[in-house]
Amino acid sequence: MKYKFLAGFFFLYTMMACTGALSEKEQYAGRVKTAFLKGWNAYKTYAWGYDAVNPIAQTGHNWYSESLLMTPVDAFSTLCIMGLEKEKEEAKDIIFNRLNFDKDMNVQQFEIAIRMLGGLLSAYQLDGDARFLTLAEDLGARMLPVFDSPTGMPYRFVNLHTGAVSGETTCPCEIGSMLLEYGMLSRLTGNSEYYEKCKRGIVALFNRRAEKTGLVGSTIHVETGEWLDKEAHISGRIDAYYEYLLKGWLLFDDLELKHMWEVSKKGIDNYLADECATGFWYGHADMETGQRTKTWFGALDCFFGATLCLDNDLESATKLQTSIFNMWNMYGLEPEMIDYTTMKILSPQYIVRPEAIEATYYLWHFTKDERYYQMGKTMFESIEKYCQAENGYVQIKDVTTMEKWDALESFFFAETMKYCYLFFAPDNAFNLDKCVLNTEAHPFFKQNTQTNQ
Ligand code: DMJ
Repeated sequence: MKYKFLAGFFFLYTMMACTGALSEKEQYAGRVKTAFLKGWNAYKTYAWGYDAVNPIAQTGHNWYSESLLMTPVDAFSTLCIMGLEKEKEEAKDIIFNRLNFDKDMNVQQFEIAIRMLGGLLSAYQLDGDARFLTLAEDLGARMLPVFDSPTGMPYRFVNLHTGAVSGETTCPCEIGSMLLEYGMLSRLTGNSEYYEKCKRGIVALFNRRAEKTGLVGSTIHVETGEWLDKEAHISGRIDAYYEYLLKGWLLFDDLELKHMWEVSKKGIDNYLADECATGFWYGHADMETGQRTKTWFGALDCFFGATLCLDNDLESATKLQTSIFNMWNMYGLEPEMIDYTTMKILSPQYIVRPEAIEATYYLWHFTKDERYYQMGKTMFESIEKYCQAENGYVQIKDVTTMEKWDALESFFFAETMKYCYLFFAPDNAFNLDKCVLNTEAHPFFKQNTQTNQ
């Protein structure tokens, strides 16, 4: 009966689309949902119960010796925003029946925090089922030992069963980019320990910034606090550390974070921002001297466009967006890394990362400028054209050849498809002004409203 109804709905939808009764926005919203569902059905058919799907080989894979159900957990907030009720029930069924964190596995705290802890907490706020919060609390408690280092900066890995920690050499991103998750856990459970321990690590890192530039480097030892690589940038390994200083201030009204963000932003403006013949970019520099070390910019760096929008620096965001879109259009999909002075590719893959689309969406949301809506359409069409396989969506090995790479990261569901959808979603589906998105695009609400309106 239910399937007859759904078949009727899709028939009606197709008829309306064909006869032009649907607006362009509605048609695109439908197409993004169809793309999401194609990926979801690939996961369901070939990889149900695994962390992620390999659609071409028609199989799945796990990150560790056992699955943590990364795809269903990471996908859940998008299922809510897209209003996919049947798939939400499927995801809840597998999560509540099979997800168990009592596993003798050393996991990477940062990745598990942003995807799993973040996914569970936002699922709780969006859906209201208290079992999400119970799982989140269990996971958070198991990861808490990472913060017990001599400096307070977290170790990289933790054993979910024993609590043993490892990974003394780490980066700012893996120190600071989980404050939103632990902070929400504190807020929702009433246990302030999570926020306090995580923030202590961030302050320890910030206090080791370079005096002249205000910037942090790329690699640091969590026990000695010694810098092992002093290259400053906004690329991978540092990126979301800066993002979380700003978002932490916005979500928790923490004025200390505001100050830390402002000091950092000044350093980024003074030493990393780079205007050259090819446009406006952010490069790499020595954290002590501010001297340029590399003129590299990549797919991950694009997150900064969204951060600039939240900081109300629309002038920089607009200039950066022109560069981002040029990088995207060089081959029809962005490469992982370029040298922006020559526009030569340094890493040719596109792993269906969301950051360029995220920056475009924020700019569109904050300016309402039609140009950014059109860019959003272009980016979605590129993914449709190049990343679509017969049985799902996959990564691209090289954007100059568009050769496919048989893997699909869970952030395709959490982020890439979510940002694509938000360009076209009905007004009542989501309100960015009411929440802060974590770095995996899971919405966190200031009030525990359990609604995204
Ligand atoms: C995601 O897991 C997160 O956005 C993270 O901050 C960076 N890398 C991926 C997406 O590219």
